[in-house]
Amino acid sequence: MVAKYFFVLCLLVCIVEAQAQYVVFNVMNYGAKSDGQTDNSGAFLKAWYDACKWNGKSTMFIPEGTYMLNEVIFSGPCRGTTNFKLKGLLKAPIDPYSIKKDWINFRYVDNLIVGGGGGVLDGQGSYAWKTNDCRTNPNCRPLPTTMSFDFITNGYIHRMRSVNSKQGHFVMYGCQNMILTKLKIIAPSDSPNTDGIKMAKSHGINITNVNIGTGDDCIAILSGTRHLRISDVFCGPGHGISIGSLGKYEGEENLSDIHVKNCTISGASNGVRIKTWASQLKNSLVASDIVFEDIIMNNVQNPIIIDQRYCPVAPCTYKGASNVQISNVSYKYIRGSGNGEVAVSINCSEKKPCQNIKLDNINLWPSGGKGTLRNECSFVNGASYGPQNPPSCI
Ligand SMILES: *[C@@H]1O[C@H](CO)[C@@H](O)[C@H](O)[C@H]1NC(C)=O
Ligand SMILES: *[C@@H]1O[C@H](CO)[C@@H](O)[C@H](O)[C@H]1NC(C)=O
Ligand SMILES: *[C@@H]1O[C@H](CO)[C@@H](O)[C@H](O)[C@H]1NC(C)=O
Ligand SMILES: *[C@@H]1O[C@H](CO)[C@@H](O)[C@H](O)[C@H]1NC(C)=O
Ligand SMILES: CC(=O)N[C@H]1CO[C@H](CO)[C@@H](O)[C@@H]1O
Repeated sequence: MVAKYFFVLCLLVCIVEAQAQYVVFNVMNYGAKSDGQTDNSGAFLKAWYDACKWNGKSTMFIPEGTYMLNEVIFSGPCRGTTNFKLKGLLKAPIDPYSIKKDWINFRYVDNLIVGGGGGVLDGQGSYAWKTNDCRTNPNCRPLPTTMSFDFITNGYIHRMRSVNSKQGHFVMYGCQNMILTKLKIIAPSDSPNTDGIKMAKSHGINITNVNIGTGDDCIAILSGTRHLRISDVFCGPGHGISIGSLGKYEGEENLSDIHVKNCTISGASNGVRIKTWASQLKNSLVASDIVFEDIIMNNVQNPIIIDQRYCPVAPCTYKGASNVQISNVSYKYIRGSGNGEVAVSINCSEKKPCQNIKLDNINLWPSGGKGTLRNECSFVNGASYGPQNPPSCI
């Protein structure tokens, strides 16, 4: 009687368990070759097609091995939850111009899981950086992103490594409700434009437990980002965690509700930065409700910076004050060392002075330990709270 009861229970549990399982579409069954030479884009796209149309939970699985992969677009909508499980190493073609836009693109998918197996994306960028560096080559072109997400909703991007992207590593556009976690992002500090994670027009993105060392912004937060949470990110080398640049193009959207917490920035050119162009756009843009909290700076050139005359490449012909309004920005419990002369540089627009900027418990000292740093502010309204080293300029 008892045995029978347990048998029935097991039967129920087992059925429920089986339904929770993901049906696996292994790329090897679609003719993939892990010899590091053969282009696997055809095999991967066929596996994606079957995984995507599966009415339930499905996994497109890439086992261990090295796979050469040309440009691929994994497009939805899919019927269930689709898991792109990467254990292997994917290699991009060396020639950047063989890729039209991005190397690996996911678009229009709801309930997407990517990564999970500790696999690696190798963008093989070094040839592209040398031949297409805009600092030296006037004919430079935009280069492919390693992995991009367009219009993804409910995404979980995790346990994966991206090395040597040609341009950005991970880029999101028009996405909603995404978690990015347990990622490692690596490129040399002098590799041009290799942003770690970049987003625009995306809402509800959470980035946590990510380690980024790259040649451009660790995280770049562009036009139209809202409800962003960043925590436990280690950044450096790189250009820091940046909001912007903003105010260069018509049609940009406001940014709001951005919280960056519990991060360490090490050996980077900037810590936490907001940058806007000094050009007069017709539409006025607002960046507001921004919190930087519990950030450790370690030998950072510009630990806290707002620059409303952003212009990275000369000649910078000044075209009038920035039309971007920056409001309600708090810097709380920011401590550590800087290797420039200035700890806090808040240089706002004379036309739209920054409003309600708060400096709360700031302690920044020179990397060598000797002397002091200074702060500079222009066109800033706000207040400071708690101890301030160097003395607050607000
Ligand atoms: C992101 O984090 C916030 C705050 O911790 C949480 O409320 C929200 O549900 C998270 N979003 C996702 C997509 O998990
Ligand atoms: C940005 O916000 C301001 C103030 O809320 C609003 O007037 C403006 O239209 C918004 N701009 C855009 C591009 O949405
Ligand atoms: C800034 O915060 C104040 C007080 O919370 C609020 O009234 C105001 O609307 C906020 N400004 C923007 C641009 O969000
Ligand atoms: C700050 O702004 C002033 C103009 O208001 C400009 O002359 C100065 O060079 C700026 N400083 C920095 C560090 O950008
Ligand atoms: C990246 C970073 O600074 N993470 C820190 C978050 O807070 C915990 C607890 O204080 C630290 O151990 C982490 O190093």
